[in-house]
Amino acid sequence: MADRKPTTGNGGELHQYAAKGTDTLTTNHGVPISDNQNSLKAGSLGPTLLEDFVLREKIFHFDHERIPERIVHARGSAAHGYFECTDPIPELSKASLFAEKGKKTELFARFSTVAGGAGSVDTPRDVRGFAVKFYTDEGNWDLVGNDIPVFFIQDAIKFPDLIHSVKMEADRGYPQAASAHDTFWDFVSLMPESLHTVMWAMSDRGIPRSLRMMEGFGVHTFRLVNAEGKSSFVKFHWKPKLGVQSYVWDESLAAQSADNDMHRRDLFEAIMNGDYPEWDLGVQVISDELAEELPYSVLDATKLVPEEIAPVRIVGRMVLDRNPDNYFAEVEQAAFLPSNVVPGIDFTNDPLLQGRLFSYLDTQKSRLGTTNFHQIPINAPRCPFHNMQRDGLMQTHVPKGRANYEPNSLDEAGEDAGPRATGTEYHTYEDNSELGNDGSQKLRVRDESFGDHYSQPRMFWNSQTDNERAHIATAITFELSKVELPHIRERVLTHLQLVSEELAKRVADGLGMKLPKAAEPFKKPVDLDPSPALSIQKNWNATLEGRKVGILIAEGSDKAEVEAMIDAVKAAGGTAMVVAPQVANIKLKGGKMDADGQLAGTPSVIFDAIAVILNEESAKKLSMDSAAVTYVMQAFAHLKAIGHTNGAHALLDAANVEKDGGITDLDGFIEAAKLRYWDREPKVRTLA
Ligand code: HDE
Repeated sequence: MADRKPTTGNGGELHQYAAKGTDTLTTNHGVPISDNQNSLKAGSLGPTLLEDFVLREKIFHFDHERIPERIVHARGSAAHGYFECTDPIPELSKASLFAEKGKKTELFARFSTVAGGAGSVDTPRDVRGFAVKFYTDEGNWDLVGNDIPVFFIQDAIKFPDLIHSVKMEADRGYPQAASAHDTFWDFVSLMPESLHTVMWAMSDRGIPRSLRMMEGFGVHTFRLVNAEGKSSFVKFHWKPKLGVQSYVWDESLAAQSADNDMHRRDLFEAIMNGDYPEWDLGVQVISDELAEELPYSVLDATKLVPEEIAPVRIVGRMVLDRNPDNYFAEVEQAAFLPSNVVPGIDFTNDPLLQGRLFSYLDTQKSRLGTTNFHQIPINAPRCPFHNMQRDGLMQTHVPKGRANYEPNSLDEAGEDAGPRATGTEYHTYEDNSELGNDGSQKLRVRDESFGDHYSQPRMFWNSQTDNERAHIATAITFELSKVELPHIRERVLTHLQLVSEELAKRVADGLGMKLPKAAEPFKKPVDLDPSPALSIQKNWNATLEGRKVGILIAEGSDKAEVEAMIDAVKAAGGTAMVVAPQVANIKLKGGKMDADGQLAGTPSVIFDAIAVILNEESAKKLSMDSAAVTYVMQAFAHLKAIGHTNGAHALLDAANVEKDGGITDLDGFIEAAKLRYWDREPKVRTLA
């Protein structure tokens, strides 16, 4: 817009007074404080005086430091960065961030688990939130997505039920951050539309290795609208530069005990080390003709459109290059709103999306306490914003003049008349299609085109490798083993059969149950072509970039070998961490060295591959140490490469390591470390 001047737009004027390092300590009202250690008392042993305004203010503020956590997605980690347009799409959208090659737009991205509270762990089996706020020069666009491209329910009216069922159970207050319990499986088994997302959540997608190694999806079908007013259906995709990688289940459990903050730390440290996480943003354009032809509705968020049918066109990249300065001010107070769109981006009638357009605005009032949450710096647009809205709790803007209504004619008297619509503003797309609002009747119904709940879960199953299928069957078996009411387990089996007889049988066998009669589908499922893009293993990124290698050493290890390994890992783009029984002054052949982590506190689960650089004597000694044996044993069980010196055999034997492609001498290690060894799996765990 012509009159838009760049500004921080964030009420930043107040911040010039914020504390800087060595400034004098003051009260919130600026009064210098003489003593921050002792309260004011009536005599040195007397009671504390009510008069102590320093104490009172400090305790008063502390008492109110918490705000309600998010009702869902409470646990999150975030970073600042930018979006760079690499392939402009003016023919699809007039959105300014997509207008020019090389154009950069500031952004803030927050990743989250869904079910757990703010203080829960990072690595439970769960969907992950993937929310990005683009501060465009025409207002904020929030793409509030997930790491799974489909959702559990089709209509927003079911969301409170879904979330109540997955959160800790109402009477007992547990389990925290887990779907393996009665109420979740009860709900989903009564809602077959949830099956597709359940399959994804039970697959390795539910246990990502790192926030940097997840795909992201806008989930709903959106519209892009070009300058001529032509609309195209699109789905948004984020593709991580490091490739998609997940844990195996017992690894993710072990990660939880090794480090509650596994993912948060990984993201923060990567950015701190200049290893900036990056994703490509792609749009999957679904032509009106394709939308017509598909055997399901593009407005149904429980369905995806395979990339093999509608390819993903990469239009730009997101780079996260700055950690938050303050977790509360930025991450906790960030308010993402799917209703934040900019000219060129519009909604569809997806009934899930439509409900979200209300919920996110509404929830901010309860979380942030004020309708003025948009003035909090992390939420404020970076372009000017002005209107006739006034006042309210925590108003920090000081609008001048009396033009707080519109229309007005104050300008005729030489006064500031305030802002006006100029014709370049956001125009809602006029949807006259059949998928649009025909406006003829008010109906509380579900469209018939939403009625096939099994074909896509079946396609998902058919698109996985044998190994990935085993993980899904094992995950469902595990979750149902935690379900105490047998009729719920049985009902799940009635639905699984419609996805795959084989899957249902494997789960039933794993539980020791008989297979019941299959459910009666509303629509008979059909066999869709498999979509290889849905498999993680088929698209494995063989790289050490962004991955971590643990190098186990002890007294007598060869220093030159250790240093050469550190260099080789770094050269391949990975991070090396030396682990030893002691952290300081380890006497190696060739000199002393310090370790980065002590063995007992640095289990191999935090690494993607391990190198064991030991001489015979220390390997023998460590083969009697359970931390060392577990270190190697877990790496083997988690299907990781293990590079080792000749001398390390005693420890490898104690850990029952059997030779395979991933067990190598130090020379072959860097190549081996880029892979996981799926063939090893039947040797190390029972799979359903
Ligand atoms: Fe959300 N969701 N959601 N959701 N959601 C929230 O908004 C809601 C849905 C998603 O990092 C809440 O500010 C409804 C789908 C993310 O701050 C709340 C429905 C998708 C985040 C809310 C859905 C999401 C949220 C809680 C069904 C993927 C975290 C706090 C109609 C496309 C954003 C908040 C952040 C957060 C409501 C379904 C993703 C209550 C009613 C589908 C990533 O407003």
